[in-house]
Amino acid sequence: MTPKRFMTLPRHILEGEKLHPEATGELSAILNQLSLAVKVISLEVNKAGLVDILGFTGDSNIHGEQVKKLDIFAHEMLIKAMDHGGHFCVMASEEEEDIIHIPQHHKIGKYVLLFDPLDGSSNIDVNISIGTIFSIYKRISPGKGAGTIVDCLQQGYNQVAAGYIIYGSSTVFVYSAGHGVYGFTLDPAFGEFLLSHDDIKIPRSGRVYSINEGNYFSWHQGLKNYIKHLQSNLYNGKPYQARYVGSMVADIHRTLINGGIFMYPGDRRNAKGKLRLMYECNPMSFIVESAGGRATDGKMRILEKKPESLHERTPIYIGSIEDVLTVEKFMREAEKTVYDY
Ligand code: AFP
Repeated sequence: MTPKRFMTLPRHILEGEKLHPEATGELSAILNQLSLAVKVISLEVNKAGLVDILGFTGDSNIHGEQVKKLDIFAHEMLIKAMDHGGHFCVMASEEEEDIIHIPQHHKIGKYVLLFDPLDGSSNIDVNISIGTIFSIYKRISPGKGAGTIVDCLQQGYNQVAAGYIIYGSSTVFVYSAGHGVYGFTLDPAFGEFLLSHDDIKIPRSGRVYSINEGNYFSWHQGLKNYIKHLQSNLYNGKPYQARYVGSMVADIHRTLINGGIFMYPGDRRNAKGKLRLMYECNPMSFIVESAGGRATDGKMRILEKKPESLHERTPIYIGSIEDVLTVEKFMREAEKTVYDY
């Protein structure tokens, strides 16, 4: 079957740049290099089901070779692919405690790359969709030398591009450079990402909510009221449907395409929730907002949050604008009422 417009990712990026006379072609080069790295990761992810043959468990395989865990593999693959092109002054990964410096023998560039090499990796062994998430900024530290933590700790609205790659029934590369959101599906036959989701717009409201209800008893009362509202809010005789994969990339991808809301709240045990501001929440919020959605921590836009540390966490409510506004309303109202927990 001939794809819609046979538009490959590199061509799409190039055509996107033509719309910006000030563009230098560097962002194209970065996104193309990234797409190469994730093609390799996609191949390894698809093999993950063969672990006990290939021994991709972190244990040594049948050849006695030391093999790496898949997310460590993905982490190292991304660094190897992205550290020598002369585009970045510094990088940071969810897998690494500190910032990642560009090796001295490589040229220092003006961009900053943050990434979660393999999100949802605890789902690998059970063959559930996982993904890679990336976020790109321009450096803010003066000079042309090595970048610093300051370049990494920028507010999300400073991103020049962001996206994710979902390794699911097919591998899909979704990105935004701030002018629309586009999805490309990898055609394994000839290894090219082809445009499959043109100018994605998230529906203003959806019929699906996504949250780990196992944490229900430590939730904020307003959130409990909101979930009760969804479960009793019948539409064509049906309440909102609950869907939760436990891989943010998979839950956000479904929410982006079908609408609805994904939530990872703060609660009485973890006031800041679980998800990382820099590697997960900022890039996903950039994507969802570019598609017409909304992303907050229950009160303020995720993209306006001032980061204090590389691995800080934040509560997140993200998805269709009407659904996110509604949960915020329920939480505000609950704050006015004194509940005895
Ligand atoms: P892992 O990478 O450890 O599997 O965590 C996945 C994740 O960061 C995100 O993808 C999920 O939305 C969230 O954590 C799932 O967390 P819970 O298991 O607490 O629901």
